[in-house]
Amino acid sequence: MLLVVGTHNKGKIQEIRQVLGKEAEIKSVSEFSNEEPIEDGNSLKENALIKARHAYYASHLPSFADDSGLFVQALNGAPGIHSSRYAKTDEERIARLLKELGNEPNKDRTAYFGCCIAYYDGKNEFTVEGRCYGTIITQKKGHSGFGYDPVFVPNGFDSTFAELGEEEKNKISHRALALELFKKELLKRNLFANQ
Ligand code: ITT
Repeated sequence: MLLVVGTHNKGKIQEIRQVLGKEAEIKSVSEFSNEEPIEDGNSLKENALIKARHAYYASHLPSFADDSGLFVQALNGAPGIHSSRYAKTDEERIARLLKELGNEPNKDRTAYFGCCIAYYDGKNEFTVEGRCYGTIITQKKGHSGFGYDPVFVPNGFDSTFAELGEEEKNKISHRALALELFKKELLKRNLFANQ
């Protein structure tokens, strides 16, 4: 099956290919259009649908998109749906997050990553969501992954996502969970057989 993914984020595409690569050939929407959709939804779900529909209208092929973000308890859920707009680069985003959280021992540093995947093929449309709970540490650790991975320690582990590496992250992450649900939904709706 050929699926178009509506993202320009290389880190996401790599993880998606690792989890879905056996079942589907994944093409990036970049191969069809350089236009960026306006992500003006109020939730991960709304933004994922905007990106999935945009990918479908650019490619006219079955498409999906991932909208994700980091929701931090002490920051009332920020950066949340604005995670990529929090600052210009991964480095600056992490610096801002650590500054906002400060070093006070009593601050609640618990957080979760949320990932919503939306599918659209011109006829069928659905969404699924995965979450991964953990804690934000005070200093970056590790070099793999992308985004906020160097400061996020998932529950039940002593290492950050960036230290765990792609294979381990892909067993437990918000994206891996959402992708497993996505696969199940494609099977249930008989969409793998659609092409
Ligand atoms: P697209 O819209 O093109 O998919 P994006 O990076 O702008 O790319 P989002 O709007 O979904 O994607 O923003 C998600 C941001 O949340 C992302 O840029 C990271 O900063 C952060 N994020 C999401 N998943 C993450 C993960 O697995 N590890 C670390 N940070 C993550």
